[in-house]
Formats: sequence, structure tokens, C-alpha cells
Amino acid sequence: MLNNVIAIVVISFITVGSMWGIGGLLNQPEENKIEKSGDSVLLIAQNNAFNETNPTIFVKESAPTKLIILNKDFVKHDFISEGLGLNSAYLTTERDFVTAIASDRIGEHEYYCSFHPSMKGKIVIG
Ligand SMILES: [Cu+2]
Repeated sequence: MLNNVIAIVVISFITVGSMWGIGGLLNQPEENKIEKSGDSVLLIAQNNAFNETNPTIFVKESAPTKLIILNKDFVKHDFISEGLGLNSAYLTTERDFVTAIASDRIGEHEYYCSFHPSMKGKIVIG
């Protein structure tokens, strides 16, 4: 009886583990790490990174840019840029935060997630 229970637990772990593996293969990273269309930028928080590479976001001084942060992760993330006065607060799974990058703040501004030290990048306005 106990052996059966152990076997079921082990099989469950293997099944869930392999599904994770397949999911990872299906979600292959795209070449372009910045999802930019027109005047908007999409940053996806997943696997403890923004768009996998924490990309530098370039914004032209004359072009106000819409910024969307989307949490596709199983853990909470946030998005903060003190230089730009942005703070999304907690984003739970599938929650997004829509804001704008004020294009008159010329220079380099750091952005980061306060939960994960590896999640940080730069926004360059000029
Ligand atoms: Cu985070």
C-alpha cells in the first residue's frame, strides 16, 4: 500500500516535471527581446527577468512611450524606476501595469523589480 502511494507520488512528479520541460520548449525565446510596436513597449516579467534579458529601452526625447509591464510568472513582481517616478506595486500572475515613460527626462534611468535583484535594466531617454 505504502509502495503504491510512493509510486503515485513519483509518477506525479515525473509527469509534472516533463510538462514543465515541454512548456519551456514551446516558449522559445524570440530574437527581439523588446516588444515594441509603434509608441509602446511591452516588458514581460518571467523567470526572474524582464523579457529574458532585462533590455535597455531607448526612448526618443520627442516621443512619449507607453510602457506595459505584464507578469507571466508564478511569483509576484513589481516594476520600479525612481528616476522616472514609476512604481507598479505588486503584480500577481497575469496582472499588468500600464504607464508611460515621460520623454522629457533625458538621461539614463534604472528600472528594477524590488523582489529580485537580477531584474534590473535601463531606460535611456535622449
Ligand atoms: Cu521580480
